[in-house]
Amino acid sequence: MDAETKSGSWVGKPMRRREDRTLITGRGRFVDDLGVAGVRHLVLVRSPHAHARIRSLDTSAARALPGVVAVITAADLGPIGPIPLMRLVPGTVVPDYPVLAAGVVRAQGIPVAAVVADSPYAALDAVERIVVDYEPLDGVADPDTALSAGAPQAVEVSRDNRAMAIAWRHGDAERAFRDAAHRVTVTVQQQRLAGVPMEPRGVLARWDPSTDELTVWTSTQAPFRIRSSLARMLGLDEARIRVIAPDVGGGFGVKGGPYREEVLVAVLARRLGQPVKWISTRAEDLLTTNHGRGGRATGELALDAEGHIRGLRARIRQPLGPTLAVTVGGTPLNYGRCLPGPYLVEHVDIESVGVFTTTPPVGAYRGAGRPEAAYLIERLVDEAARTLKLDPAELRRRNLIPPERFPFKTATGQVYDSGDYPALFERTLAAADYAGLRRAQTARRARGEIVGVGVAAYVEPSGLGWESGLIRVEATGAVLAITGSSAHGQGHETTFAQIVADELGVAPEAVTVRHGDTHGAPQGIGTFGSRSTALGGSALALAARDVREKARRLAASLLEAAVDDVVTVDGGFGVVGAPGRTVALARVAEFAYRGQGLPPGSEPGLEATRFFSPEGEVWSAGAFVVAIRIDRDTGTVTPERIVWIDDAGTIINPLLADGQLEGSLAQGWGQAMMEEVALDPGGQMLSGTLMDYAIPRADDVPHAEIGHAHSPSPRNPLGAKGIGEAGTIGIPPAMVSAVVDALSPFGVSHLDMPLTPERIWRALSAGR
Ligand code: MCN
Repeated sequence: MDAETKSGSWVGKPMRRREDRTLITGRGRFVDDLGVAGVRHLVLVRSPHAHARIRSLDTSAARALPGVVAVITAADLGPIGPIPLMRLVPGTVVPDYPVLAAGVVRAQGIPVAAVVADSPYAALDAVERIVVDYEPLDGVADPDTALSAGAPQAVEVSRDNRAMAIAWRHGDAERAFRDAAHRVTVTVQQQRLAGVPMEPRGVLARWDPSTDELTVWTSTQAPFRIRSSLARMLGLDEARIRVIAPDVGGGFGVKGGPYREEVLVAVLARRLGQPVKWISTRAEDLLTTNHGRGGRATGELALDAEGHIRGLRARIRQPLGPTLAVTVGGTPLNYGRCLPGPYLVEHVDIESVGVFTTTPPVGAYRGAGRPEAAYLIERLVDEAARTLKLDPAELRRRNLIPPERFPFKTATGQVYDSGDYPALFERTLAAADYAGLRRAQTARRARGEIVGVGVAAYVEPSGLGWESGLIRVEATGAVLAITGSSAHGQGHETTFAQIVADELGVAPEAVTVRHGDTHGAPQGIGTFGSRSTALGGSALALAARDVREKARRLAASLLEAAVDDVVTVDGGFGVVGAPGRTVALARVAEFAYRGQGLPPGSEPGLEATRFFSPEGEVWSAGAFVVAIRIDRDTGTVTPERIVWIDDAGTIINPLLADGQLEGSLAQGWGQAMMEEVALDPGGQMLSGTLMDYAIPRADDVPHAEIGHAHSPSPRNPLGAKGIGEAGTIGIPPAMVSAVVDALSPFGVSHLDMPLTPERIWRALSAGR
């Protein structure tokens, strides 16, 4: 760990998470831990079919059971406004998003009826008494099949199953390919993944008839979006809805929402006048929470004789399911726009298509298109190296964007803010002793070992949009920071306290950080896309600066000094050149709220709110070298070294930043090595439990030798970039690069993930 950072006294310190005392002593409060008097329990009847017509639905036996409060079908529900959709891709075809399905179900797991009962057991009993007669219909899971003529139609509004299409065309790709000395093509399949947060989704809602106010506790990453969505869908006053994300046991992008259950629980709590709760089972979570990845893409590179990339073409097909999650466009969009990666590419012709399928929905999952883009370009670069008989590191070296070209605008129109990709790459090679690994590989191969070295480089855009921050120094001098972002494992309470402490000249312990509650907070966005530090942290820093400026003016009045002579000192303000003349922040706050004797033009109070919206995203970057060996008899891969350098600009808390790298590495490792949501051709789930869906356990995740580079971003006052998704982006291509390298003597030039022993053993056997 060599994370060195900027000069502030708290920013850059590896402080332990203040959140952890509560969480690791079992005192965390997740949705299911919350006690609300008189709460009722919601259980849903879900379609067992991927695509079926509902012939009949009989709820009479369920209604008669003791303890049942209500049984609701689509007809009982009445009109509910559409689930809001961010129109990230113009021209998106928007299908119905029925909260409860009527007529036709278009994915397994879609609810067709809801039971509310005194206890979860009574509700489950009633669910079993509901009789649904389905007529199964042909379904379609594969995006290429869905786009082909005669495929089953997944939604009513699209005959060809096309949901959205977006293209990036720049320069003259056709000519680049025509004139190229070399052309390579690779088709890659991203397996479907499930996010598998430790806490499955859950919602609790209470309607207060005396005030007409709705309170919703939900396991979400974006409480403000849930609030505005509920207001719009249910026709309620947004100011009378309070959404709280209590402790959230992981989100990984899939807890963006709103989901059907959040809407249903709110509707039913209001209608019944009783609190209603829904807690997902693990099986429901695997089936109904947005999946990630799943796309297929064909990419082509045109290169000159020296191995310089001249052109890039790609056709991306992203399955989406039969409904569109709010941020669904993000994945096909990121997949295309990020494709040039860290390389100089002048001519591009890229098209990304989102496809309706009769499958569980696909939405944002840690990386959301960034891992897919990095994977495709890295596979192409490896394939180019193989074709040109160049070392894969050398081919990358010839194409990395040089530092003097920053800010750099890519052929897909993205503007990279800062970075030194060649230096970062060379440092990674040196740290791994890349040349030594290659020499050892030659010697070991001669002895009959199957060994490989993989290389990957990546970019990670983050910090899209804006975020809010409020700083209030209370009358006693206590410091409150409220952020619009919404932590669910990232440690914002710790990180943000460090940022505010530096700005105000107080200790981090003196700063209380609140998040995840819309009540009393400025409008905010939430936590996803590794945006919180760059945006939320910056909003708080700017608000703290405003507060400090006002406090300094008030301090000048108390110190009877000129404002220009007053400076921040530990815990308060002092006068330049007069060491004894200081005033504590608490005294300034007391003065601010007393409201009398303030300098002319000053208002009482000591608080500020800022909405930080930078000119563009921040672009983190990184590189991997991995060395592996493969067991000839079983196909098992053993990682021998993983060397990784990441550049996320200014690091606020090196301990937490490394935690993010390790966590994202674990998830990327899961994709590379073992995870896969298996569906049958019609969209039926074949891996519906954690017995079938393999996620890495702690002892599966390898050790990585992690280092940092620091190219501060000019786009925010902290110089910070995002780090939360890095491992999911970088490790999959690095591992596939290493395994394919190991298997190249057996005629293997590409393998899709997951790199299971069976898949590798088959490739070995075929090539023997
Ligand atoms: N950090 C830092 N300096 C930086 C950047 C980050 O010190 N320059 C540290 C901070 O401690 C910050 C954390 O890293 O709190 C993550 O910061 P950032 O990269 O800004 O990402 P976000 O806080 O916006 O978190 C989102 C990101 C994403 S997109 C997913 S998905 C994800 C992830 O974070 N899901 C997580 N990390 C997760 N960690 C946990 N425990 N659980 C999840 O669901």
